[in-house]
Amino acid sequence: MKKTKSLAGLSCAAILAAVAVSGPSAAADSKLDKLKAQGFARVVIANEPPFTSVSADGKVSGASPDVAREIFKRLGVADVVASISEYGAMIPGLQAGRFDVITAGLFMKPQRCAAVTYSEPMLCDAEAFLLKKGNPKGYQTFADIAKDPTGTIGVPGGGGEEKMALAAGVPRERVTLIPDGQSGLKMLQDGRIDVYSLPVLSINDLFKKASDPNLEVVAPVQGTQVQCDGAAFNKGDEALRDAFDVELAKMKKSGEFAKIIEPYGFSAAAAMSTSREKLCASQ
Ligand code: 6CS
Repeated sequence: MKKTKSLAGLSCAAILAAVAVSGPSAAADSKLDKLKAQGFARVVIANEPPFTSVSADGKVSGASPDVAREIFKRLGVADVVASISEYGAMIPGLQAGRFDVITAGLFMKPQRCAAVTYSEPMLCDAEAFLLKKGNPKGYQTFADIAKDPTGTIGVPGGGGEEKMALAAGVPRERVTLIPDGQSGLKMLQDGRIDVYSLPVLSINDLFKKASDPNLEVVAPVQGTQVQCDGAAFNKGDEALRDAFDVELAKMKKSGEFAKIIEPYGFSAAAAMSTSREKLCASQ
């Protein structure tokens, strides 16, 4: 059996040299080795189709996990295992070591870019409102809801739409945090909120499945930008992120990236037309 070397008795210089060998890059590479040995990467998702989805039999799909699964396979990590979380808990969970990577459509914003290590862009989308047919209150922007003293909006907790509603001046008491699409739909149908806001493809997916003639989609929400996500790794896992990015770039170049995301309604060209650097710098 290989005898492990003890550091006992070594001079300070020798100990420093030994430790230096397992410096940041070696530690970060060992993260990929750990995932290979583990046989899977622990991803976190929100179960918000078409970004992410978990079927009744537990199968994980959606554009983001499907891209991540393919890339990890190319890196020698056999599969991904998903946990479901609301957006606001994803970064703290990643930092606490509960997940290896966020693959949930967590759009890049300066504050998030400071807290995690994003890959290059993957999924881009604009914002939408789901509301009563005929848009009786004439909502086109988050500010319209703020200006209406009776206006109420449902948004995902810790998600971008929550921030946009509050930033537009909707008082906290008129912003309802919604745990998932079905709950948002029900609250809208029951008249407990006037608007449910998610990215366009998520709202369109919900609207199509609901097939409720009393509902209507407003998309894009005026005054909002197209945003893009990336896979979000922990600070310190830059080597793993870089390895992920090498495979992502190859798949973008070969057309395999488009083959995975475009059937879900996403545009590969949109992701390839921007960069992490640009997205992390923009508001
Ligand atoms: O990144 C976000 O905050 C938003 N991303 C998605 C895919 N859905 C809602 C969420 O607010």
